[in-house]
Amino acid sequence: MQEGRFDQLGRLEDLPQDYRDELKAQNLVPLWPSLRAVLPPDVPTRQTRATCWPYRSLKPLLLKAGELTPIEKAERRVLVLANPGHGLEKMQASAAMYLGMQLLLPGELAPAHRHTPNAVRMVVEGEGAWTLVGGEKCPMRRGDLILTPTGLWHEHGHDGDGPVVWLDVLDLPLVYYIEASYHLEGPSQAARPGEGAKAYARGGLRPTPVFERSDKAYPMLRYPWAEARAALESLAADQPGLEAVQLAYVNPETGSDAENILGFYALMLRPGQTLRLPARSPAMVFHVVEGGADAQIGEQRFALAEADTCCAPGYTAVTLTNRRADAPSFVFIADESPLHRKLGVYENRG
Ligand code: 1HN
Repeated sequence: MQEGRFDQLGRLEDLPQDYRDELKAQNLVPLWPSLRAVLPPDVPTRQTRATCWPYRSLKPLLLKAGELTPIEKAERRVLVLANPGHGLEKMQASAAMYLGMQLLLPGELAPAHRHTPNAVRMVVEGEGAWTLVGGEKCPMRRGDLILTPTGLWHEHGHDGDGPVVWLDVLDLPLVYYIEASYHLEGPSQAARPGEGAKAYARGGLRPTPVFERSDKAYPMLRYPWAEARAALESLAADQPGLEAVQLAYVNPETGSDAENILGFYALMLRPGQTLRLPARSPAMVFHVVEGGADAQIGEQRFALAEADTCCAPGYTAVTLTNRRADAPSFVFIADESPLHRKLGVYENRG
């Protein structure tokens, strides 16, 4: 009598060698020895490991890269925050997310290019740098989020007098995996007047289409930290009972995610607050903009100081605790939820 369920599937070694050789010669593979590996029970296998990159120990190495490698030899001077679970050489933080800390020194110019992966920059420290994206000159101040969506020309410059560091977040691992990653080089761009940060400066108000509506797919490229912080403070004050004081960075014309593949959020932890985030399918990245937070990710616990970055695999509950009892802390979050939602694999397991 046949059972309804098969506990032990056949192994490759169970098959005669001559049969295996014949399969191989015809580029054929039996599924059953690998079926459980690609389709594990209940929870996916994740290469992504909870990993923390403290800024205090990373910064001297980044500044050293500034001495060792001129910008002309790097194009982009970046130390990649690589997840050991994927293998460092893969340069990925999670299945779909790439993270890097980029250094630009006074007077340097990172030349114009465009590429298929989407990027954002989260400014970590320093004054005087700018990035020119699709003709819009975006000043880079600490905590600012600046988009570099797919296909837009971008270059970075620095008119100040100290090092500037920012966190790059790209969907490069995914775009590379689907064999769609490439770049083009181009001439330096001319800056035109106008910036989304001013045109869309107040929530709920957008430029009205009396003549024609903006046809720009990405009308807002720079999200100033001063605005995000003020919006969080205002939300927290307006809703004292609200547990997750969190805002999503969105396209102000459509209200949907700022970019297509990765999602970006600003979170305020109230003084002393502990916030339990449910286990959801997308991996997440946390970067402390102001203050400090303890992050419990599965069995791992990290004490995150200002400018520290960590990542959490998907399907894992995360608990964040504000390390400050007397002041709020502010965390920038990146995740893979737009991708998971579009693919129809998004899950919240509570
Ligand atoms: C890139 O274009 C930048 O423009 C930074 O600053 C990091 C990592 C991989 C691929 C392209 C940039 C990048 C990148």
